[in-house]
Amino acid sequence: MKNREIAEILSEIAKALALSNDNFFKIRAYERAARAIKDLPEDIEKICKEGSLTDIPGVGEGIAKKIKEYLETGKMSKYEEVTKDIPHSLLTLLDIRDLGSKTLGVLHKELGVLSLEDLKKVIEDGTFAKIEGLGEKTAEKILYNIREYEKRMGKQGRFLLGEVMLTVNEIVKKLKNIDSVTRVIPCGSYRRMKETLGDIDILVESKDNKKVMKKFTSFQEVKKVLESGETKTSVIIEGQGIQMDLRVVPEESYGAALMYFTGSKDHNVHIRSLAQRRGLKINEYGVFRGSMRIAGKTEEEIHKLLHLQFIPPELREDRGEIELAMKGNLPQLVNYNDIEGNLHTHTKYSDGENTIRDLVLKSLELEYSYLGISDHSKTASYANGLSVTELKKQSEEIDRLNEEFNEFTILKGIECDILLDGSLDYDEDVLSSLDYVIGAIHSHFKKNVTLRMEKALENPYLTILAHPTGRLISKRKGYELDIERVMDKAKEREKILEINAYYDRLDLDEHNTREAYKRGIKFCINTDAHNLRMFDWMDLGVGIARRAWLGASAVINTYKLKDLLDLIKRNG
Ligand code: DGT
Ligand code: CA
Ligand code: CA
Repeated sequence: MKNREIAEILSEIAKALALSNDNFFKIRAYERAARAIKDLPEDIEKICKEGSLTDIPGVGEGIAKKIKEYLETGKMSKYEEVTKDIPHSLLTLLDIRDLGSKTLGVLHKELGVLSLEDLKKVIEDGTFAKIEGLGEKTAEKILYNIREYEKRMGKQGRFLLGEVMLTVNEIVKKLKNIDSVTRVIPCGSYRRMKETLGDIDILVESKDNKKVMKKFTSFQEVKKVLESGETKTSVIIEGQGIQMDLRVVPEESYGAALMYFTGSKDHNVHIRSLAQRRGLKINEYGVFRGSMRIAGKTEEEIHKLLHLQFIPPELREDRGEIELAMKGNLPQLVNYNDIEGNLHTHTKYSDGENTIRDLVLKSLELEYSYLGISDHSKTASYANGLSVTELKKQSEEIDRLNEEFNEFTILKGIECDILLDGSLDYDEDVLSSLDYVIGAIHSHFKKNVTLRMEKALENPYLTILAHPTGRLISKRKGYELDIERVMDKAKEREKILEINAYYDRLDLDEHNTREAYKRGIKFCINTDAHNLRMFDWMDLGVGIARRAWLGASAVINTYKLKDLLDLIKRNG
């Protein structure tokens, strides 16, 4: 898929335009289109051929034409034109936080800054701070952000799970279509649902290794073949640039290979010593007594042979799961299809792309039984937050839709800003008219975040605390926050913590989720959907919950409507 490539080019055009002080709206248009295309689940080339590019939100006629040109010729003349006089190293500096195009333009013009090295130099020799409007404090802040940026770039080794999921699905589908192939499954950290991946490991069952390898290396998603042998081929994937290792095994080793390549390594080492104690040898080919293979076809038979309860992949980290499986005491984990509804969603009333009805239809498609609407609150002007009047209008629309769709329920919620003093963004009579309130910090990230959250959690109207740490994986560290205190307060007041399932948030992460769970806190897994596609991130949140050992009873949006209402009425 060329989606990422095109998103990248459009984003670079936006940066180049910003550096040349071009029209603000034009810049925003390119940024919007880039974001939409980056998140697009379908192949953009397919949309171009079979549908219309302008159906993609944010893509107008002009940009559509440019994308078409790129798909047809491999070039985009607009890109060439706007980046002609701007070195690429300068454009990438716009990825450093708080370094805007205006400042960078000035640094370029006055100090000749062209690259990261130049930038560091002018900060260190003090000339940066002398520029009007910048000063020591800004210099310090930018230097800190540069370090963060470098760390991020250094971590290029790891990729976000959500970022590669669609590509993996595409490739798995194609592999399944090869004649001799009977089974295909991604293993490794991908199967364990880790939030970041070093590489992708795919296991294929087939009798015709040569054919599979030949077909695989010719897929259009494959950018470069690193090595290709009889049983293993490694390639680099187009777009993301992540490595994919493909292994082909026969039926009798499939289960053993699946277990081995699912890992984790620590888990495997522990399993192997367990087998040894039983006089067995286990490897990726099977389980052996002496030279005799006694199991290997399925993971289930291997677990049985080792007297282990089946261990779900998300638990295989050697964090005590093997000991519990030996005693048959593994926790019953929340399942991907236990989810009954999405409670953190945005509509056109604030900054979402869809109507309430659209979200209902999408929910029905996912076989959910309820939906919670939670647009932004009035102070959130950056996100078109709702005035009291607009909220009332929305409430009336929800009443009408609830009459229209029986057997399905739309709940009235809000994503309510937690203000600087820790109060919520509407009066009590407004808050009490809602089914539930999601509190979130959206501004003043550096000011008393812990105290404000504690105060919000003490508010009887607050039901759920949204994205509690504010982190963006490998982009933003999150608020300066004493998460333990927030957890304690949530427990004391019986409030729900959100697991925000959006792929670069995943907030809470698995570790904080586990900690909070141990304290007896309950969770809501939300996608924070601003469009229909974002509903599909739910599985990532469930993955976090499973990796944190959560059962369904700890996840309130697995409850049937009545139980959910009982709970939220009691709590907020
Ligand atoms: P990643 O790719 O860094 O996100 O993490 P994994 O877990 O996918 O690791 P990877 O791709 O290096 O290897 C895939 C699986 O193969 C790993 O989870 C366990 C297994 N494996 C790899 N190396 C070893 C090893 O030296 N010993 C054992 N027992 N298993 C290994
Ligand atoms: Ca891997
Ligand atoms: Ca690997």
